[in-house]
Amino acid sequence: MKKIHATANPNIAFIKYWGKKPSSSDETLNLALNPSVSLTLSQAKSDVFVSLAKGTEHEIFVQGNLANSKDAAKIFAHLQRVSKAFDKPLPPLRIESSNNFPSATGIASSASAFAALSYGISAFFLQKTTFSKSERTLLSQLSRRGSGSACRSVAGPFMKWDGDSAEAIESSWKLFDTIVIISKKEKLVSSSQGHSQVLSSPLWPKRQERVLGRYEKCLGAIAQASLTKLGPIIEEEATEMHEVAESSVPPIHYRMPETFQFLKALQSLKNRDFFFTIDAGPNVHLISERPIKSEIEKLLADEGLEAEIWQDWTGFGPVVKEFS
Ligand code: 2P0
Repeated sequence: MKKIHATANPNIAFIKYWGKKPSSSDETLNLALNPSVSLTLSQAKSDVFVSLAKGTEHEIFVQGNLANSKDAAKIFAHLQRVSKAFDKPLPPLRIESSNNFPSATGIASSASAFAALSYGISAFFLQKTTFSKSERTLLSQLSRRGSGSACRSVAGPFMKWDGDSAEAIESSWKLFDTIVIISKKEKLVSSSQGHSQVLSSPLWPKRQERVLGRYEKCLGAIAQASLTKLGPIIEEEATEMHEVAESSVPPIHYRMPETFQFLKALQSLKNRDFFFTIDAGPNVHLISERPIKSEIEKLLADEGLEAEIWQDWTGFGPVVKEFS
């Protein structure tokens, strides 16, 4: 059996998956309560290596170490899911998964990890590196079962997710995502918990009324490759997502004082031609059509804020290679 190396990239949502359908039959369906849109990245990535284990047990490694019981259980459940979907027996496998960027800080590490895992395991079972359109739809659905947003990490450059799988939006528009990493600490409230808790916010019904219109406008702005149209939509969407979280019962605070300090500094810039979005974490993604890293470094220094910057840009989805 050939060994497989699969990579996938995180995606940053312009319209957020925020709230999932309560599902009594299966908790891992991860069906979203609203459609979402994202940009696939290219520099941040998850690598997954799949090969036969030497012994009779699965060998699961995360970031070079034996996986803890929580990660091992999630990966094992995914192995079973993919083996069932392709109707293939599940031999003991060696899985090595790692990210080249900080996990659980609002750079969608579970999205790229589960997309890479779905591609890696499927390629191993089928012993091939490319997939048909229907197989790619199945890979999006399987990735979604591992982590909802992972269904949007299966292609690029933009993805729309409405229903049980996500599909690519073709475009030649290149965007930069300059990520201001205010904190690398793992968030206290997981996105999964966020998805169920935000339904308690008094702002929730209003969001449901507004988000569909914003989704359509976002698709229109991407079709026109218009950042002046897209920018205000993504800022409004990110702000609403956090306001809903912060007003849920009990409240969830992903934004930190430094996040607000940075947003305030942005507010003082005249004729700003880049726009922010924020995921379930304190870090700020700046979307632009040109490189802005040096001016953001200067802005941070002027504010006395310490933050690393992760420079990313448009990507096109998973890559699978096989080796002997
Ligand atoms: C998104 N997020 O659209 C939104 C915005 C975070 C904020 O999807 O429970 O890790 O695994 O389905 O996919 C993060 O949630 O949650 C997420 P599960 P997931 O990107």
